[in-house]
Amino acid sequence: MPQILLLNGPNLNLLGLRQPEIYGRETLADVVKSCTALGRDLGLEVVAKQSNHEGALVDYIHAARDGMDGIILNPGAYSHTSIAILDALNAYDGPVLEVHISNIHKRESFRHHSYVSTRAEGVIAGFGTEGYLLALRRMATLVTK
Ligand code: CA2
Repeated sequence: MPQILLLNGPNLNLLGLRQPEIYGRETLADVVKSCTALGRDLGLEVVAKQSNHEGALVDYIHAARDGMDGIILNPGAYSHTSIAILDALNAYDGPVLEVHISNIHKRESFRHHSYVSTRAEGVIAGFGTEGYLLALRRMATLVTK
């Protein structure tokens, strides 16, 4: 069964606990649970990780080179700053999908650019936590075609 890394960056461990008007009421545990269930239906194994640390995210992406068939990534604020995460993704061969819960283009201008988008096969923004499920459906197509 293809394995998909679901990787979330800084502060996303607070999902559902603060700022529900921007990020909704679902917790990260809820997101992981629904992605795991959908993954099972799609024939994908979802492996979920979260870190608040840039280097740890780089390490997870490096580790994905061995055995992960695709990466769904919400890099959080590192989307807008991290060349290190972009470099790590460029050293990874499989498909990468970028998810943002909020519509980053409707927010402050510093959120409009994402380094990760220059590497991602696709980007979802502004679909709330449902965006993770949409990305997973797309990932099923990408890894099985
Ligand atoms: O919309 C997204 O998914 C973001 O990646 C979320 C990041 C933000 O820096 C990006 O510009 C867009 C922030 C994640 C913060 O998550 C929280 C969730 C609940 C409460 C507080 C923070």
